[in-house]
Amino acid sequence: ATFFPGESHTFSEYLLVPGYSSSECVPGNVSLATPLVKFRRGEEPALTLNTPMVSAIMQSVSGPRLAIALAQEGGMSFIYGSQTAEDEARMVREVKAYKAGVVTSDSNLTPDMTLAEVMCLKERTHHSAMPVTDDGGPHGRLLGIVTSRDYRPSRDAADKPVRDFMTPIDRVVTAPASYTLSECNDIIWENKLNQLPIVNDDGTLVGMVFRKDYDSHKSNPNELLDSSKRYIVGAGINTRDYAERVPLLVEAGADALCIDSSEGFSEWQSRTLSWIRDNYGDAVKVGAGNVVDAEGFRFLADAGADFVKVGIGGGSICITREQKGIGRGQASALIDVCEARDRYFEETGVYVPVCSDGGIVYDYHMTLALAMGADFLMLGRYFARFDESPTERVTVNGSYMKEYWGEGSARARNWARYDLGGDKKLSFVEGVDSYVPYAGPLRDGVQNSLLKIRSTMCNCGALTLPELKEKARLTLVSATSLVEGGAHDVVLKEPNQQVTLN
Ligand code: MZP
Repeated sequence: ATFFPGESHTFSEYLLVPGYSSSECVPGNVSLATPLVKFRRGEEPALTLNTPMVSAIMQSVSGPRLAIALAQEGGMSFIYGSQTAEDEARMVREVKAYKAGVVTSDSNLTPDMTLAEVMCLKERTHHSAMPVTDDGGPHGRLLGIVTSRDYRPSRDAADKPVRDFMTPIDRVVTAPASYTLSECNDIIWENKLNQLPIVNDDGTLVGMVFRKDYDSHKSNPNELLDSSKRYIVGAGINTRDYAERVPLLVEAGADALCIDSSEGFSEWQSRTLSWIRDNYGDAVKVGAGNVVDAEGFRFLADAGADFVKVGIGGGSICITREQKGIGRGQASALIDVCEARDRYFEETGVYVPVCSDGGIVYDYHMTLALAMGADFLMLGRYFARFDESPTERVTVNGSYMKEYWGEGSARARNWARYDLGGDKKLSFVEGVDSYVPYAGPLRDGVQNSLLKIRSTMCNCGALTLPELKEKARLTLVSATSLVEGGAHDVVLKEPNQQVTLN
């Protein structure tokens, strides 16, 4: 056997030691731009992120709604692959069809709701019109709309269902998702509308354009072109059905793909990468993983991966280490792989970005991972907590929680992520089904985390991520100094204060 020297460490065992920061070093001057895919020395990467965060390829994390919200913050989602290729492609199309300036509402109506319930929702949304969808969700099939005329408070029939007073779809003017905002605006003015629902080909709702939010008289032509931009979105694939799945995702407009597997140092991954290169050349961007050491990185970089994902067994919902005894502390794995990436760049002139996947618990772990060399981070638990994740918000012991389950759990049944070929499917789980504390809208959470990252970078004297990698000074901490790091030797007035750290 080969024994790796030293112990394998994780993020909580490290701290950053501040460096000199000049008066220029203020959070507002920090850029978090980072490459998503490989590029040659002196060239620009084909895809970059303004925020070094991507959301995990998981049923309980990356649906279209979260993908749109994260893209708006400069990051990117990878839509989960543990569903049919057609459904995954539909989700990708939904993100690509979304237009800035189009309002999506999480308080759509179902035809069964009563007028009284509608009035309560109206209090919250302040919109003059609300879409009625078959499932009440923001992306359900549009059945009609209810305008403020219909639900004015003077109406007495409080228990009348929405279907009795909505304007049915055959009498509603809608616009297809392929229209630009200026085309939508023309329809609004020609038809003297206050709002215009935008729908996909299959009748599902994209969102509503409201005249009050989007008034051509207040917009200049450039603004119209800014607002027609499409958001970037990625999609997970597996090493089984790529020949059927990849074409559908590419056609749907996925900007990048990623092989989703618990163990990436395998022939299956190189076969998948070769198939993509043979069929699409370099036009389709695809990441691979996960690996935890230099050898694994080298294998995937040579096999043609556009980025390499690092992490085995560190995910919050993951029990792989307990079940199979494989993995490595996330910090040690990341440091090793990032050194391998830098050596590869020196030797070949090709920079293959590294994604640190899983195990981020506190916001400062993100800064540590970036300082250790990660180009961007993949997060599951972090994003599952927000309004936009696809899971239910529930009340557990008086607190709001969101559901969060692993892809290797009995609930997700994503065996393609774990199987090792052959006909026999795995028969044990590697993940759990859980709750995470609800954390409100994604925008607020992400902006708060980014502010902390920017501030810490200033403490290290770094205004860009490459500068952080170069200048960061890291130290291991002893178990005793971990205690020193939290509030200690005081009696907390509110004992739960430490829970709100992240
Ligand atoms: P975290 O951000 O919740 O700590 O970790 C998310 C990562 O855990 C995912 O991106 C994926 O790599 C990994 N994951 C997803 N499901 C499982 C599982 O069921 C898992 N074991 O380990």
